[in-house]
Amino acid sequence: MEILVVLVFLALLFGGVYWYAGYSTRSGFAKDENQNFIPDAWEEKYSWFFSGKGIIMLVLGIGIGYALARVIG
Ligand SMILES: [Ca+2]
Repeated sequence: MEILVVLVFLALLFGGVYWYAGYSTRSGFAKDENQNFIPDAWEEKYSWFFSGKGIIMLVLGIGIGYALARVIG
């Protein structure tokens, strides 16, 4: 059960960060000179977090699926 809560929390947290990156750059209050919808201030340190978005969310999704199946079953 705990792992499910942790995974759901992480998915929401990461989803929120991805959403915020897009929102803040689109609305113009985060600097985004290369226009890839990632705030330039984050890009140096956390580029892996954004380039790995698909994989990260996929792994979280699979993890949640397995954890959910164990809780239900
Ligand atoms: Ca950028």
